[in-house]
Amino acid sequence: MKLEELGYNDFFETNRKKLKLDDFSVARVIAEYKGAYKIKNSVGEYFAKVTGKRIFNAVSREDYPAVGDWVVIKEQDAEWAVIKEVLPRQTLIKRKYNSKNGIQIIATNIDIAFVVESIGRDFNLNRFERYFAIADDGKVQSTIILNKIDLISQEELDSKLTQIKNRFKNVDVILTSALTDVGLEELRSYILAGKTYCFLGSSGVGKSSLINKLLEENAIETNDISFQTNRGKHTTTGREMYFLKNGGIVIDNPGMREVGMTNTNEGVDNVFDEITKLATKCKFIDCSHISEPGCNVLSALNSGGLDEKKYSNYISLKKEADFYNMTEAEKKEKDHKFGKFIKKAKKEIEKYKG
Ligand SMILES: Nc1nc2c(ncn2[C@@H]2O[C@H](COP(=O)(O)OP(=O)(O)OP(=O)(O)O)[C@@H](O)[C@H]2O)c(=O)[nH]1
Ligand SMILES: [Mg+2]
Ligand SMILES: [Zn+2]
Repeated sequence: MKLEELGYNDFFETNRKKLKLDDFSVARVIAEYKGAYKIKNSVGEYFAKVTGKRIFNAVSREDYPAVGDWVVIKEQDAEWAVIKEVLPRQTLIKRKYNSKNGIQIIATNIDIAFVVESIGRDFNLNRFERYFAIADDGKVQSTIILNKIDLISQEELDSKLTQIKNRFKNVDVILTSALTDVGLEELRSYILAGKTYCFLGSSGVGKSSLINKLLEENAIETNDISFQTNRGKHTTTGREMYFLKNGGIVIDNPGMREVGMTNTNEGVDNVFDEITKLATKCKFIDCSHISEPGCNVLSALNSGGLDEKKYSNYISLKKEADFYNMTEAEKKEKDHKFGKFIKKAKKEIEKYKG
């Protein structure tokens, strides 16, 4: 495969030259395992590790390669290569996945995020907005895939679609069934050659099933099989890139339970642009739109001009992003004060006992 067919473009080439890395080969990270990567270029595929120097200089998770990255490599033999550098990223999707501000890069250099939900208990408008925020924050556009539409009647489907359209004005929606193939052609023609699409969503919504259909082969294991082998709920456990016959590039991801905001403020503001616009007319420039007088967001909410559910989801996502943004130092300070408080409380108890 040519590099362009793997998604390479002028942006990466310009940066490679600027960084004076044109003596090395480049390759794209197509899969990530514990401690190793699979990379691919016009010569073929290699397993790869990052150099010791790179690990030593890494300050955060974002310094490590992720699926989708273009990396500069040195081939060791026919099977192995060493990753020397990660080329600057065009786009990036990351999330917070635990309460300790653990960050995970989901994928990089993505053109479109397919946010997949299925009919049934999984259907949740707030969750869509969560994904939109992390995608937008990394400059990635989102498209909704509503899967398993074979499970409901046309009336129920219409009602779901109306809810989506009312809440999200500018998002494309593709309705699919990986069981009956409805919508598969539409999805296929939505995917363009040389562009990269990332499938996101909870476990079991049918991400891998849809990709298998697009690939026209059962390349990825889906839930049925793992159920027989008793391997727990998450069927897909790694991130991996696949190449479609029409030239499209897709990435399958494990289902995600937590899609937490990091420093996602800009993404949240863009996704809730209706609220961001209202907020320009609030009395206070640092209005939090919760209780301040002269808040234009609250007045739109009270007059019915702003969807209540949209508002409350906006407030929670904002809070999450703000919380993340408190520096580690501030958190330490808080921990320190709390420690002191506990110490004092213990003393008081001792005194009382005494
Ligand atoms: N009825 C119906 N079932 C589907 C459809 N798509 C997928 N399924 C089933 O849903 C189950 C889960 O599908 P997967 O493709 O493994 O889901 P996934 O999103 O990849 O899940 P994880 O890998 O755990 O994140 C499987 O039993 C599929 O056969 C659909 O459109 N309709
Ligand atoms: Mg899967
Ligand atoms: Zn306000």
